[in-house]
Amino acid sequence: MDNKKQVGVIQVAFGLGGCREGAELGPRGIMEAGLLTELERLGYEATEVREAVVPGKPQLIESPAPGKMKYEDEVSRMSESVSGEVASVIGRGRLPIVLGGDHSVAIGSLFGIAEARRNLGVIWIDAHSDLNTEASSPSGNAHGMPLAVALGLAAFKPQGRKAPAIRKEKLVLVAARDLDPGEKALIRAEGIACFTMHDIDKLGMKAVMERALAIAGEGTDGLHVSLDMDSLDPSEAPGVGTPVPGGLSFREAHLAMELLAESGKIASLDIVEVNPTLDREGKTARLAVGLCASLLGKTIL
Ligand code: HAR
Ligand code: MN
Ligand code: MN
Ligand code: MN
Repeated sequence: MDNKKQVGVIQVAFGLGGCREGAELGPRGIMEAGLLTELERLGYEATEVREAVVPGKPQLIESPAPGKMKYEDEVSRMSESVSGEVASVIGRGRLPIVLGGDHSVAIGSLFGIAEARRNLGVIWIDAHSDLNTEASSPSGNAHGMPLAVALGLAAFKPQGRKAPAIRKEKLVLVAARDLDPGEKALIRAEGIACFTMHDIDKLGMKAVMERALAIAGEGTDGLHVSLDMDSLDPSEAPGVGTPVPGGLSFREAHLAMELLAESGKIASLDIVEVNPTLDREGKTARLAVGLCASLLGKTIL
């Protein structure tokens, strides 16, 4: 991590990639839960706060059409803005923190980061694998596709950006427990590292993170962590659009962040899928802030 300790927060108030309204309120929820105060406590100075330009809901509500990404134009415009903001934050020597929004915002962050780091390691902490292509997606929702887009496997390509943005050999999925048939086939065929909840139960989070770091952290020039709050158990993080039972405990998630921080390799971060309209008095947003702090070096003692 930069020893200057400066970050740039990029708010992406976009929810059209998901299946329910409210994720677009995520950035505000996370800010109101005290992100900036927490960053200041950790010694991060003069945090820059930026806002990506995101299109609002169009008049015409798109319903799923086979083989098509819903709200493709809106996703395209959003990701262009996010990529630009992320690249400019990195260009000024700061660590970008992208606040979603649904997980389609990671299309923007991954392609923006890739401009600076062609050899990126990615740790994707999520109940889902977000590896659907337009052809395999059961929903047409863009938030189920960001990794397929970043790997260059989807039909959708961000304008003016070089795909792929990331390499499958340097991608690790953690906390997966709800995979679609096409995603399972892809993970096997491409040999993508996937530590499911079953693996975490069996090996423990410490061993899983050590293995994840050995895959994504070695021989790369920085690690991107994409934290989908639905990776946590719904009892801890109720405010997400697609909750899946059997998720990470509070401590498992913090331990993962603490071990990533100890690696010293974190270069960028997304926090996504916080939906304040489904949250319980800001519980999920506060947890998101706490996990961000652990990833950026907060320790118990
Ligand atoms: N796999 C399903 C789909 O593609 C569910 C999408 C995932 N939801 C998310 N992303 N929150 O992780 O439609
Ligand atoms: Mn996701
Ligand atoms: Mn998810
Ligand atoms: Mn599913």
